[in-house]
Amino acid sequence: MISLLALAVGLATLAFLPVLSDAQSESKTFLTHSGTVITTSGDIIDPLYTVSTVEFDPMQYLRDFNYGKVIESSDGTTIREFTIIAEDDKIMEISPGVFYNVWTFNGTVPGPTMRVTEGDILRINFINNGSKEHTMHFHGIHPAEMDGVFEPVGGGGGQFVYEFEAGPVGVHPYHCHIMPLEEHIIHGLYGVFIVDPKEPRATADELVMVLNGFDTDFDTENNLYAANTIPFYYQHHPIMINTDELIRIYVVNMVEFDPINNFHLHGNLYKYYPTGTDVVPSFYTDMITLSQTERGIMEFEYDYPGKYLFHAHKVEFSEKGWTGIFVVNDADVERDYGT
Ligand SMILES: [Cu+2]
Repeated sequence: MISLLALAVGLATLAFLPVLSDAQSESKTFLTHSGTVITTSGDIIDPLYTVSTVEFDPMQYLRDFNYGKVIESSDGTTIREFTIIAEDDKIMEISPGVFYNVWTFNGTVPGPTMRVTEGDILRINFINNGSKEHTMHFHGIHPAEMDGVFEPVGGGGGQFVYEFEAGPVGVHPYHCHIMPLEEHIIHGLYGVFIVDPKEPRATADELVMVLNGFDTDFDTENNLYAANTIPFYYQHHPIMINTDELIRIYVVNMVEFDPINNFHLHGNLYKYYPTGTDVVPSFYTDMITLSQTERGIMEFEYDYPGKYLFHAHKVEFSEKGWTGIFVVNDADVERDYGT
C-alpha cells in the first residue's frame, strides 16, 4: 500500500514537471562556474526544459500588413480595430541551437505591422497575458493618456483600450514602455505602425524590415543581428523582386545597446524619406545611418537583373547576421514568357 502511494506521488510529481518548463530565475545577479559575478538584464532560461514555442517566417512577415477590422462610424470616420495580446513566456530558436525567451505581441517578434490611413481612428484592444506589466507605446501624435507610459497594464489578463486618431503620415515604431525599458524592448515587444497618406503613395512592391538584435547572454551587448529577427535569413532565402518595379521598404531600427545601425544597398541608390513624414525624399543615397527607433521609407528600382546584397555597413553587424540578398528578375523576360 505504501509503495503504491509512493508511486502515485511520484507520478504526480512527474505530471507537474512540464509546469517547471515555464519557470525562470528572477535573479539578476549570479555566479558563473569560474566564480565571476554577472549582473544580467534578463531572466535565465533553464536549458533542461528549453523547447521552441514560436514559429516565425521572415518571408511572410516581409509583406504582411494588418489593416485591422474596419468599422464605419456614423460621421463617416473609419475606425480600425485591432486586438493585440502580449506574452512573455515564449521560447524561440532565433538561430540554430540558440533558444531565447522572447516577449511577444500576438506571438511573434516583431509584432504585427499595423497599417492605417491618416485620420483613421485606431482602436486597440490590448490584453496582457504575460507575467509582468506591459503597455503599448506608439511613436506619433496622440493624447497623453494613450501614450502607454503611465498606465501600466497588469499581467495575467490585464486590459486597456488605446484609441486615437492616426497621425502623422509615416512609419513609426510601437513598443512596450514598462521599466526597465531596455529589457522589455530587447526581448521583442515592438512592431511597426504605418500611417498612409490620404492620397496613396505610388503602387509598389512594399516590404517591412525591422532591424533588430539579440543579447543572448544578458551582458548588455548584442550577440546576433538581423533584418526581421532571424540572422542571415534573407541571405539564405533571397527576396525576389523585379526590374523596373518600384520597391518600397519601411525600415525601422530597434537595435538596443549599439548607438547606431545602418542600411547599405548594392548596385543601386534609393530615395530616402526620414520617418516617412514627407512625400518628397530628403536624400538619394546608398547608405543611411539610424539610431534607436529611427526609421524611414526607402524607394528604388533596379535597372539590371541579378543578385544584390543589402546589409549593415557596420561590418560586425552584418557578420553576426544583418545581411540579405535581393534577386532581381528581369521583368521584360517574364513578360515575354507570359505572352
Ligand atoms: Cu513590457
